[in-house]
Order: sequence, then structure tokens, then C-alpha cells
Amino acid sequence: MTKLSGSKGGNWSAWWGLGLLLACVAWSMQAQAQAELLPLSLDVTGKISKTNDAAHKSYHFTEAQLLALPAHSITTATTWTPRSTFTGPLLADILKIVGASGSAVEIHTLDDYTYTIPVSDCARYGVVVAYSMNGQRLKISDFGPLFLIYPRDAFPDELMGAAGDSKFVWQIKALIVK
Ligand SMILES: Nc1nc2c(c(=O)[nH]1)N[C@H]1C(S)=C(S)[C@@H](COP(=O)(O)O)O[C@H]1N2
Ligand SMILES: [Mo]
Repeated sequence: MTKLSGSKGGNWSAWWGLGLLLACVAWSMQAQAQAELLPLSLDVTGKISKTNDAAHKSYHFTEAQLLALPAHSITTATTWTPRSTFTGPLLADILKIVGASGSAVEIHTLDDYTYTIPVSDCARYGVVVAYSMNGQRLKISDFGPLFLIYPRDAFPDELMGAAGDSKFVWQIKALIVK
């Protein structure tokens, strides 16, 4: 133990300290990357006839359930992203599974933004609840984990501008059928 004191010991503990520091940096980068990629999850409540919770109030989709739904893609630019291919289930399929009977869907997000769209948007635009962009899962900082995508480039008159932009809801966590 006495060999560790003195200048050699100083070097040894400096290297040990550096190693510990690098391990901490690697660990925090890993933790950050995982926090950025939240597992997919979506809660649907309101006017629905199918539920899967104990209270018979909501239908909760897990990541596995969302990934098992038929994947549809929309290729479009948005106000925030260059022309890209967004992929995920159709909002129409999600509404069908929960037996939705309302005429509007109130969308709630992780950042507490709320916006209501008419159910008729599903038929008109084939709205996709996207979990990936160009094959990469959406991180929270990239509008993930779920981003409502409309075919803006195919309907520029209807979907470009402020009214259209507000439909592009990101960080979705829940839907309430009204
Ligand atoms: N999750 C989430 N999605 C959102 C918003 C938001 O604050 N949070 N703002 C909406 C509105 S009202 C508009 S006009 C656009 C533009 O948001 P921005 O001006 O912050 O870019 O994004 C829409 N989607
Ligand atoms: Mo807006």
C-alpha cells in the first residue's frame, strides 16, 4: 500500500480518476440516449366501446401493440422537417380498435399541448400516428415518441399555414374521443 503514495501513487490515482470520469460520461450518454427514446405508449379514453383497463375506462396501447398494427407511410415536408417518410399506424385503425364513436379526437401531449381534430380527417387525409422518420424511431427531441402526420405536400392549400401546422401534434401521449 505504501507504494501507492508518492509520485507513482499520484499517477495511479490520476489514471483511476480519469477512468472513472470516462465511465461516468459514457453512462450518462447512454442514459440520455435511452431517455430520448421513450417506449411507445398511447392511452385512449372518451367515447370508446372497447377498454383494457380494470376500470373499463381506457384502452392502453403498449409499444408491442402499436408496432403490431399495419404500418403506413406518408412522405412529406413539414414546417419543421425536410421532405421525409413518416411511418406508423393509421389513426383510423387505432380508432377502430377502441370502437370509437365520437366525431372528434382531442390529442394530449407530453408538453401539455392539446389540439382537437375531426374524425373526418382520417378518411380525408389518411392521418398517420408516426413513430419513425426515414426508418429511425422518433426521439422526444425529434417530435417523438408519436407524431401526428398529415400529407401536407399532397394537400398544400388545406394543410400549409398556421391552421394546418396546429394539426401536426408531436409528443402524443393520449387521445380522448369526443
Ligand atoms: N406537442 C406539441 N405539438 C405541437 C405544438 C406544441 O406546442 N406541442 N404546437 C402546435 C401548434 S399550435 C403549431 S402552430 C405548431 C407550431 O408550433 P411551433 O410554433 O412551436 O413550432 O405545432 C403544433 N404541434
Ligand atoms: Mo398554432
